[in-house]
Amino acid sequence: MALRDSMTGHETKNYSIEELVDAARVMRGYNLVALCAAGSGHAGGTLSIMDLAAALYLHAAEHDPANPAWPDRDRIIWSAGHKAPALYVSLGMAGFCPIEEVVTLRKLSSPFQGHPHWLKLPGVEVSTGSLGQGLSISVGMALAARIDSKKHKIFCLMGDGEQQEGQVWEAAMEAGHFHLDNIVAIVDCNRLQIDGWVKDVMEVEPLAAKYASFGWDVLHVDGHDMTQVVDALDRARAATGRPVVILAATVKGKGVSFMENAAGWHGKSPNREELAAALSELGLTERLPVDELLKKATHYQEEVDRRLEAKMPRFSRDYWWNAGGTMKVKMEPTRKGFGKALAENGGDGRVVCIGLDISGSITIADFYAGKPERARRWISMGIAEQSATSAAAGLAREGKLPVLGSYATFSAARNLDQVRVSICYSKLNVFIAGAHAGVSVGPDGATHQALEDMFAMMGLPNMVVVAPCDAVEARKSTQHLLLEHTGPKYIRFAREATPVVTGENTPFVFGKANAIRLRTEQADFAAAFETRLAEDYANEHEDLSIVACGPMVPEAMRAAWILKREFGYETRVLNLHTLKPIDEETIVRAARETGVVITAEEHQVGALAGRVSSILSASHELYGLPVITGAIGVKDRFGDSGAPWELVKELEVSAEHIAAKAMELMAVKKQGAPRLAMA
Ligand SMILES: Cc1ncc(C[n+]2csc(CCOP(=O)(O)OP(=O)(O)O)c2C)c(N)n1
Repeated sequence: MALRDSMTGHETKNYSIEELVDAARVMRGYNLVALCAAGSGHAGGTLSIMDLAAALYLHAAEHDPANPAWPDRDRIIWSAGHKAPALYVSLGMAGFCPIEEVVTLRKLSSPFQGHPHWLKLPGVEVSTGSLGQGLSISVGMALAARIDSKKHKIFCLMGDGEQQEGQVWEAAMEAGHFHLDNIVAIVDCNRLQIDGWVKDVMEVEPLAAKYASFGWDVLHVDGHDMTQVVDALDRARAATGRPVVILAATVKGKGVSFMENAAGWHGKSPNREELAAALSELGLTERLPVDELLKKATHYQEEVDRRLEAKMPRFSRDYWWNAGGTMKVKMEPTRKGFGKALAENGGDGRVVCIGLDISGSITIADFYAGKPERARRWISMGIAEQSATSAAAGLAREGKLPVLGSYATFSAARNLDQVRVSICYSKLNVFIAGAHAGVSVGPDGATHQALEDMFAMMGLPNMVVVAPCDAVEARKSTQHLLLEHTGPKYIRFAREATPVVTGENTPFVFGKANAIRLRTEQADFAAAFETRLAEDYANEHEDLSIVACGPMVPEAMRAAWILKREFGYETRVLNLHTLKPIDEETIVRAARETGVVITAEEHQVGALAGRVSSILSASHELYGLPVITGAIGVKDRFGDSGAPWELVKELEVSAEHIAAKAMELMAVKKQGAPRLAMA
């Protein structure tokens, strides 16, 4: 067993136990350097799984780095996609790719995405990142191997928190039912997840009894004892008749004293000093070319910067956020407004908040922070979005006001059928938070970037949808939805700090758009604009309108500034914080009064654009009038790893892109638009 030449079948390298131990140590080092260069990522879980990964890639699995698509190779499925850097250094150490290249981890267009993407890196079998899916993929691969009478094995790596996903148990049942003895599951039992100890967040033990009851053979190992790990993998490989699960007792952060058993190191990367301390503990200070590696990462980043700048629309000066001496703006993450409103309004005894193991960063934990009297109304459900969604429906049916939130990809997509049937069809009073939506999770990559959630949520009968434009509006809209709106409700907000463009006195009326007009350039960006409830706003015969929601509202405002400064155009910006019910009258009026309507959404283009188009095309007020339309949004592609503001440029959802589109449409308007032209 081991690395093979797929042409001759010969073993190309046979690692001794000592060599495997040493390889795992070096892999830990490269992993930490890559995390440091990335400035984000998961230190704890990559360190806990590293000995298992080394044994698997360098000893147990039969594969050929020179021929990653060898049909007879063993498959290794990284269900725990957030541990991707451990996968990458394993591939590097085995020879699938140069290990030093892993320092481009999490950077734009890198093959080393925040979560593994098989289309970007040979040796990665499938794309993962949404927990709980890998074992089902393994079942499919195992069944395919059986149909084709192939002898290879499918190894599937999972976390212990991940065992909370119901899909894992559907797959476990299937593997048992079909006696899939070509599957070897490995669970990295480090006992921690994001919100704390697994036993406190949502107990998964006894895992051995659970797997055994589904017809699996169970092996226990110390996941840091290489002899035990190698022995277990060899035994599992030889098993016949039943699938095998290896339950590996591990330590999160293993090998670096200050990271060991610390929940805080789950989704954190070391800074330069912490890296130096960690490498010293691992005895790698002299062994890894750290400066060279970090320089490599810097060069890659410089190339990214150059490429992005080259593709941006150009104007006579730089209008980027806070780039000049005037029009300065304060930045704050919209998520903070959500947490603040829960803290302020959570005293209502009906409010119940549901944690899905990402409670701190999405700010839902602010509901109970420092308020022990609310502890009874805080319910941790673990990484189990689907069941939690239906449980929220049950709470609502009993008169509670349940709030549940996660990354929007998991709270408004993973659980879509539960939202549809348990909540919307039943018209129950459940508040769903789609956190970290749009490109704002940046380096985590495409799996975590919700760019489709508005389609689904806006398409569901009985659901209302709000996408606040900043932290202040997030607070106001959360408060409204929580206590004043009864029924299914969805709020979409971002992770990254974005411009604060509203204040306490800015109108916020659910279902009613605001009209925003640039008056005069000022020291303070927000102060340069006047905002009114759109229905109170009198026509100023502007040249064009931009209809925006969420973080695209500040971008639309900045576009209005560019258009005025560069070309003298006056723009009516409409903040459509409420996407459902949508303010149809204001949209139609903008089309009638300005003749040019551009939609702007940080989402696959169409959720807003399609809705606005259908309103315009159905309006009898516009019959016979020329309306020129354009749409800014993500153009039918997945996101990528990269800094959030880089992704705004890469996915072409910046003010500069809106302004460029406006120029294109204004040229049509000036020529005298053909009747009912659509741009
Ligand atoms: C479906 C889904 N829900 C939530 C997340 C966010 N998330 C990433 S890692 C993680 C915790 C995983 O815990 P565990 O499986 O124990 O891994 P480890 O602690 O070893 O890193 C969560 C909740 C996700 N990636 N996928």
